[in-house]
Amino acid sequence: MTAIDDRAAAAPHRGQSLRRKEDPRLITGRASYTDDLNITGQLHAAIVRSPEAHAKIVSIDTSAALERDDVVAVYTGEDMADLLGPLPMAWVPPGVDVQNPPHWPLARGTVKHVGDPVAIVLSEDRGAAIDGAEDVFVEYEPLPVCMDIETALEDGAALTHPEIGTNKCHEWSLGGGDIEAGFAAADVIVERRVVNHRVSGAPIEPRGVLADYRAGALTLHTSTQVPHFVRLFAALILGINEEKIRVIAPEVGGGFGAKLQVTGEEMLCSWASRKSGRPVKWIETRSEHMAVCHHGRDQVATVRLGATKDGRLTAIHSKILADMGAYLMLLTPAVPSLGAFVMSGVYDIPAVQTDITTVFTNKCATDAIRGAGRPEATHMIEVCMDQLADELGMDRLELRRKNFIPKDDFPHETALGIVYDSGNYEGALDLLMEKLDLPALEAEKAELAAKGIRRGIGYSTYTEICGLAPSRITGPEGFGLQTGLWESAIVRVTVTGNVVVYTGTSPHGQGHETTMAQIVADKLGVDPAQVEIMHGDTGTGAMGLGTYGSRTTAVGTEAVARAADKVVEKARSIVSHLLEAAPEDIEVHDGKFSVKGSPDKGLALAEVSGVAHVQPEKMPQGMEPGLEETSFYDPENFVFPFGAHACIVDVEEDTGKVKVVRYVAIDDCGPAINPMVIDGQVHGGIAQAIGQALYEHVMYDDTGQLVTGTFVDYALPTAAELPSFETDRTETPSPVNSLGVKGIGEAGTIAATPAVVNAVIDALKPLGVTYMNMPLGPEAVWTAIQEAGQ
Ligand code: MCN
Repeated sequence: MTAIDDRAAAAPHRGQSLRRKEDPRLITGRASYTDDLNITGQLHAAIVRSPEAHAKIVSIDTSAALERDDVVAVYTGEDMADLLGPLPMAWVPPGVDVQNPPHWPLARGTVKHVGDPVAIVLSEDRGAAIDGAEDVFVEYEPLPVCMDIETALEDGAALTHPEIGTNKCHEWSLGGGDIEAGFAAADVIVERRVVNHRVSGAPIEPRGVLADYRAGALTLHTSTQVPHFVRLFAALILGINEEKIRVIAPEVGGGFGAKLQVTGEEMLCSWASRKSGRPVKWIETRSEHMAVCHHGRDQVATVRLGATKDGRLTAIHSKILADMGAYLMLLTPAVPSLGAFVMSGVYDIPAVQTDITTVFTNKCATDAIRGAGRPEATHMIEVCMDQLADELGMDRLELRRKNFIPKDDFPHETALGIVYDSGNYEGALDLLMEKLDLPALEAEKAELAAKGIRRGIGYSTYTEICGLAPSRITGPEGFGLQTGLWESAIVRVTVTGNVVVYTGTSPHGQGHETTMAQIVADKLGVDPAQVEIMHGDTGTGAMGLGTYGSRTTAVGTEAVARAADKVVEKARSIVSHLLEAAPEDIEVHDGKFSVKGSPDKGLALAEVSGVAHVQPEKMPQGMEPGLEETSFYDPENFVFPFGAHACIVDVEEDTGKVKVVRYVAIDDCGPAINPMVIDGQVHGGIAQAIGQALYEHVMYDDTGQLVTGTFVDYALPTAAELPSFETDRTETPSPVNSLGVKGIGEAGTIAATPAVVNAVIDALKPLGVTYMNMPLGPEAVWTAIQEAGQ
């Protein structure tokens, strides 16, 4: 047998493209989302929101709303004086001063952005609640607005929070190596202003909350990625014992980071349920989502990249201005910092420096949207690599290959002191080039140009930092998150031999019910159909920190695997006792715990569990009955997936319209658990990144009005705009966890924007266009072509 055959025999389900267990209920409409849930006696909530970007609240007249027969109650910020604190921001980096003006579920005294909530109206009927909200009359005294981060710190700029006397939120730097010496050693330095504009997570299901406070206990159904965080902060803000709060994430129709949040609406509905004595339900409209659910990105960076004339990188320096919006939410100021950890990308650069300044504006808060900081960092270095290659007169791929951290240099400590776990960047790029068939693509260029169509090819070679955990690095004394990041899992074998797994992670589209079941089934010798994965419910036992930062596989699934290993150990002890064989001679083979060399002699898991539950007297002396184990897992390091992507675009010279004609992605997230799930994750990520590169842009006008409040104005790409993605993988195991796995959930969004932008610039170079910032809509591209031609 080869090594791979061995693995297949020991783990028959791992590495297989099993169809997702969750899909039948999803595609037949049998799944229950928050809006599908109703509790007898519930009230519906509508939220009165500010039409002003910055204003003093002079008065709130609720009388007309309260006079309506169908309105049960109206509450304003003043009614909520009993809250124990404002909404949370969970990042306090040691030694860094972060301005964090209080952020209340209902505004107190002033509103700071369009959509800021001012009052909540409760009614028996959703439509009546919305009508009632229109009968709440708020008098505003408009105040000057701050809308532009690049002028926000100038003298005389309007202040978002006048009481703190500045628009600056915080400054934070991360550096390693001698940055001045690095640039002094460079023969060529490129400097570019790299804009990563504001985007929305735009999940299909907007947010929703159903809160039920009764008899001193709160049950909160919410469309969230982080039920345990919501429970913790609900306890702290509402003053309810944590054990009296159960947070349940029902089916969640996508999150993309937008639901990695502890929201004002969750606290508001919970509070309103306690106050009114009735369950309270709030379902966000699409327009509300666009205006008030946190946005992502919104950074302007000045990036300098230096190299010797033979193409050796000597230094990279990024100065980032990041828009926080009006308030800090759970991770708002931490997001840009995450990118700083991988600012040198896949390259061996001796000096690396990132300086971040964050700024308040009168816009909706920003926070983590798929990739959170890492798409921005990857974009910075990858567009600058192409610019540098041009300056050096060197092939773009040759420049990349020359500076890759070599595959025999892992684990690799970067200039920042970050240890990349494993990598084979040449391998990924080699496979990409094999798939790409460059000569054929190049051959079509001249023919297309004759028709006024410019073909471009863009590359992005990337790594990212994910598997968000090691508490020792991310926690209070390290990076400054106010909790360590780890995961726990419980694996329980039922009396009848089925398996129930409880995980603290909270999937919202990633397919964990399938992939976790594949891992557990292989370990316990059962079919994945016999393994149920329970998640998204703080009441079920396994505590965890949620699903984001492509952390579930490397942290949560590893915790599940470890709990399953403990179950296997106990089962082996029981079987060895029953069969009078040494425990080390018991193996899981063909669905049985059998004695090595005697595959017929053994017990299926159901038989072992039967003994453990029904006849515990047959177990080894002193062993506890039952077959259930728990594991808490806090990894030693992050994991660093990587890959090489290529985008091929055709640009119409006359219109500036960009068409993505091919997209080829090679990603490496360690040994695949389920290749089809991985492909799905990569497809979604690339679609999101192409959306950002070409179409999507959350825009405000100078007065602070949102001008992209619907899907008519905010252009999400559809299947019609996207090609069929071509994906493949290399598999380089991580030494960090026993499964060897890394994350893949954000890889597409992290890698793809620079591939698209580099492709467009490559296409337009013959016309004299040398550099452009996203989004590359037809008007921007057409204008660049005209300006270059003058
Ligand atoms: N996987 C695998 N083999 C590997 C590595 C991963 O089969 N070697 C599988 C995992 O088992 C899991 C999936 O790939 O089913 C993604 O795993 P991972 O990369 O660990 O990411 P998470 O599960 O933690 O998901 C988070 C990530 C993030 S941060 C965002 S944002 C995101 C995303 O996943 N939002 C999504 N993917 C999404 N997909 C959908 N459909 N909807 C979202 O909102």
